[in-house]
Amino acid sequence: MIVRTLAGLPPERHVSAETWTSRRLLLAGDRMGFSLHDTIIHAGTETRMCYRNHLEAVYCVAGRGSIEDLATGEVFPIADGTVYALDKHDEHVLRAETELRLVCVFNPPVVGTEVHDASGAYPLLVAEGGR
Ligand code: 9YT
Repeated sequence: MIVRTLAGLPPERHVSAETWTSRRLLLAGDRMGFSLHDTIIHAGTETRMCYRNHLEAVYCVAGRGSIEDLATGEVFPIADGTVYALDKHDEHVLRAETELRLVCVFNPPVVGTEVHDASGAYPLLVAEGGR
């Protein structure tokens, strides 16, 4: 069994980019088949992403913003209690009106060292020891 707390996560499990900070609660090395992140999106920012190598589900637990589906132009509000699932590796823009707190699940799991490339994707990395 794995039991962890956000407060107890080591520094290498805190990953930051210009518009967000991600606390990696579960990573590929934990061998769960998915990774689980508690992510803060900074207020007033917009982030364009397209996870072509991953499926991602995102559950908002605090804050207010929106997500735009760049394939259709549709814009959906995001607030506490909203989930979105990028089931088609959808290209999207996430806008944070206030700070957003998001619980994110990635399949396949993120290894932990990925950074977004120019297209907003993470590379497909495999944890040491496989899987
Ligand atoms: C919502 C989203 O995809 N934000 C970018 C960071 C990512 N969720 C992560 O690595 O936690």
